[in-house]
Amino acid sequence: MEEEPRERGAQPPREVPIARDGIPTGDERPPADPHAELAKLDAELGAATSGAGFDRRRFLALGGAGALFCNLAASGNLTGDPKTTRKAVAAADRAAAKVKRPRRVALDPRDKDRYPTPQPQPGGTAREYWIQARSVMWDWAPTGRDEWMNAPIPKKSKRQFRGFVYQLYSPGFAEPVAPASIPGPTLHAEVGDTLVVHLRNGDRHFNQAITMHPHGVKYNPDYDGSYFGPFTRVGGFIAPGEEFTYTWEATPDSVGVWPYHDHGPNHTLNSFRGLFGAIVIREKGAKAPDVEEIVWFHSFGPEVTGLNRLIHCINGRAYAGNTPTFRAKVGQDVAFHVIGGNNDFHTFHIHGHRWKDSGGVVNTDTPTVGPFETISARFHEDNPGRWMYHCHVMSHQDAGMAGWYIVDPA
Ligand SMILES: [Cu+2]
Repeated sequence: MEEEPRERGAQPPREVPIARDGIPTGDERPPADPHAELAKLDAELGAATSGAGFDRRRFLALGGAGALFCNLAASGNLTGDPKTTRKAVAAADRAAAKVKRPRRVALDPRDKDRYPTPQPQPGGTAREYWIQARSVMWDWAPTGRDEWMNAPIPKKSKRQFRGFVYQLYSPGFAEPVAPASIPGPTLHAEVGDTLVVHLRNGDRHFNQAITMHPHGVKYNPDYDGSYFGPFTRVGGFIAPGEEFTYTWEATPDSVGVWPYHDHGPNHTLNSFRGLFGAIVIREKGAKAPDVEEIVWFHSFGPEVTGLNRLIHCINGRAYAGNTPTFRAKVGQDVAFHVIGGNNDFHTFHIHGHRWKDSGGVVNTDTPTVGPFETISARFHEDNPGRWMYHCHVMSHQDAGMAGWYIVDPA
């Protein structure tokens, strides 16, 4: 029987062979047929929504899987005894690795809706990115020193842990175009464009489904990139060895800087491990600032490092000389976009500088930024020298959330 054409709709994730280290192998296993998979899903969806409206037995069975997550969802708050923490996190990871792609059920007519894949507006373009999620051994302070206090920090064996990153690849996942980084690549678009993100789950270590969930842009439920238990749609569960293409729209009200992050079944832990990045949307033809920096204020807790204390980080690193050293020149238009990436509220301070707040009204040099919120500090550079930028929550600053900003004369 012929399937209905659906070339403009969201395709289910496609299976691709990957090696243990996350690099694709030359293995020629046939990919799963996305049409057959979707047809199967739709048939099941139909069965689940017949009669009384939904299949209660199946819904309850699916709900049982959710019980695994009581400990998992709470794992982000663990800060106590490292031994207990490590055990609980290992249990959460094991539970997450067991989660199978949910069979969709429909409790509400909206659960059965289908959506076309959005296209760019006239004059806009589709901006494509190939991004592979993979786990890597990550060192949060590679220099081994805090340049600010001129002091050594723990040795390498205590700084390394298994992080999780979004890494940028060339078209078709041919090769990495940049080393693994935290945060992941910054995605750029202008109003009227679409962002087309090909995401591959290239990780076999954690062996868990992941996703990419954007803020700020417009998307339909297929491209939300969120695990919703039995209501999970195609973009909400990208299993190890699968690829999925998200399409998001840059609308006039998308202008700004936004986070994206994992929103899969183990999103709290995996976001803490490094699965996050930024999206920059500008008006059509708008000029970028001369210097534009993305600054993530986040932390690596005992749940991911195995240490008995929190490490407070900027862009995956802690302590000046490890955190980014930013640079600008007098006369330049400078923008720092600061995003909160953990459970804390942070304050962003730059020595020797002040600017209008994000509303453009109040002068500030220490604005507050909350979890997954963005604040922008944009100013005309007028003050040469070596400066510090840091979170002004003292305990964060002293646990690594500080860095250098060097301004050269014009
Ligand atoms: Cu802070």
